[in-house]
Amino acid sequence: MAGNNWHYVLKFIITGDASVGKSSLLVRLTDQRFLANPDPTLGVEFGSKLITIPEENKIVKLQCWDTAGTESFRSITRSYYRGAAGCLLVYDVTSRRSFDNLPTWLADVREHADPHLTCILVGNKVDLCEDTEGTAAKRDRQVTTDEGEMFAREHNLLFVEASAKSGQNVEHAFEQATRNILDKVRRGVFDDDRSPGVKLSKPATTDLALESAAGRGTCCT
Ligand SMILES: Nc1nc2c(ncn2[C@@H]2O[C@H](COP(=O)(O)OP(=O)(O)OP(=O)(O)O)[C@@H](O)[C@H]2O)c(=O)[nH]1
Ligand SMILES: [Mg+2]
Repeated sequence: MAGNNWHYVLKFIITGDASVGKSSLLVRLTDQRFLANPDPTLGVEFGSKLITIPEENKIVKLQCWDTAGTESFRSITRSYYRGAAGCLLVYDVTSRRSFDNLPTWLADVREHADPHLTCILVGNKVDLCEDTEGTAAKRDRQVTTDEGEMFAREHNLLFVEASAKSGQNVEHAFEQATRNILDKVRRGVFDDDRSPGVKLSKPATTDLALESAAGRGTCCT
């Protein structure tokens, strides 16, 4: 980006079972919309977004790699974990199976990503559990909030329940992870030279006005 208008660039990966809503969360973040019938991700997709962290007086560019949950793409998607500063580990609160598979995803992340990476566990699709009057499509929740919280605590993850459909907590999830990463940067945990997922820039302007720069593309199918 010419005349950098950000203070940091952070690399994020989004991972978890197929169909849990990883791509939908990214589209919600970058485009503020919801796709009812998105195509399954083939390999990896990319999206970026500028966010502000007002209390830190920082503009942060999130570079997000959205990976396919399908097993056959695992060896490709793993190669994108390297150097990531943040990870959204996603499950579907209406799918017990997607929750039970979390340890496998987490093991992969721990093995292939930066050991200092900040990981936030996201229980997606909470809109499906809400008892909205007149909604015929209410589905039963299969994973309680307590279970999600407990898993997160046991594995040292941040935690949030969200909905890509309603937008609930989506930006908040990325912001929470970003705050945690910036805190690590401040404490010297991430080194600008050794951690490729964290890049520091001197912005051309100190004005914190947020430009609506969001982009999305497909890569590496
Ligand atoms: N009700 C509801 N449906 C959702 C939500 N997020 C995603 N979906 C739906 O779930 C299905 C799968 O969503 P995707 O975003 O493609 O899931 P994914 O995790 O990217 O799947 P892969 O790319 O195959 O790994 C789609 O039909 C979405 O419309 C949500 O928050 N609420
Ligand atoms: Mg996808």
